[in-house]
Amino acid sequence: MFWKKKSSEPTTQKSKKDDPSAYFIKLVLMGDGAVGKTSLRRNYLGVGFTEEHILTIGADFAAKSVKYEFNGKKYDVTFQIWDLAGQETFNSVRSMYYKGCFGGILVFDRTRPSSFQNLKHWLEELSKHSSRGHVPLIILGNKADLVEDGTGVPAEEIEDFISNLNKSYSKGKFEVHYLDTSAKTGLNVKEAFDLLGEQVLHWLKAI
Ligand code: G3D
Ligand code: MG
Repeated sequence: MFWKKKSSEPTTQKSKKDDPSAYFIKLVLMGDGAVGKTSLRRNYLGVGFTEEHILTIGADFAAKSVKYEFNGKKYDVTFQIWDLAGQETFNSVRSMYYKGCFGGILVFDRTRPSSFQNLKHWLEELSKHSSRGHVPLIILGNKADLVEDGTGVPAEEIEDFISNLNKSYSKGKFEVHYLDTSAKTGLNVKEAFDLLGEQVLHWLKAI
């Protein structure tokens, strides 16, 4: 979901209908089970966030407002972050989960190569069901705190994957970034959401 200067939509946040720089952006968390999606979301949101469970579809979402400033202009962005309630294979709720999203957070576990290999599957899911085709995304190699020198998914493989994505997937409309993260230490968690939000605003030609 995304809107600007519109008041009729339901929102979990205070009304921003009169603010020309207010954006409401739905993001989806994706990746294999146990890579750390829910932990990243919790780390990002901290305590006191709004969390709504949609038990019937096995997903929930939470909202957070972020302020950006580009070229002297202020932007008030509310992220609505969707997460799966422990069911990574969820055929019946796919379209609802992805529908209307403006960005994807694709997470793998740096210590588990199979979760990296499966990213292409999650990418296909996102493009197929987002209803907007190729939407901005960020790739996160989580559990970086557990990576010791020379172990886990090799950095060169990750670099190749990201470089191919920037050629074949985003096609210059936005940039796909990669970050090592840790939901445990907080490494790059805020940075990840900031970067993705910036790419979404670029993509929407808002900045
Ligand atoms: P998911 O939502 O993708 O399924 P979770 O993953 O957020 O539920 O995390 C799965 C397990 O990995 C949890 O452990 C969680 O604490 C751990 N975890 C998540 N992120 C990190 C991280 O960055 N570093 C480390 N060391 N662990 C992490 P438990 O034991 O609770 O199942
Ligand atoms: Mg989870």
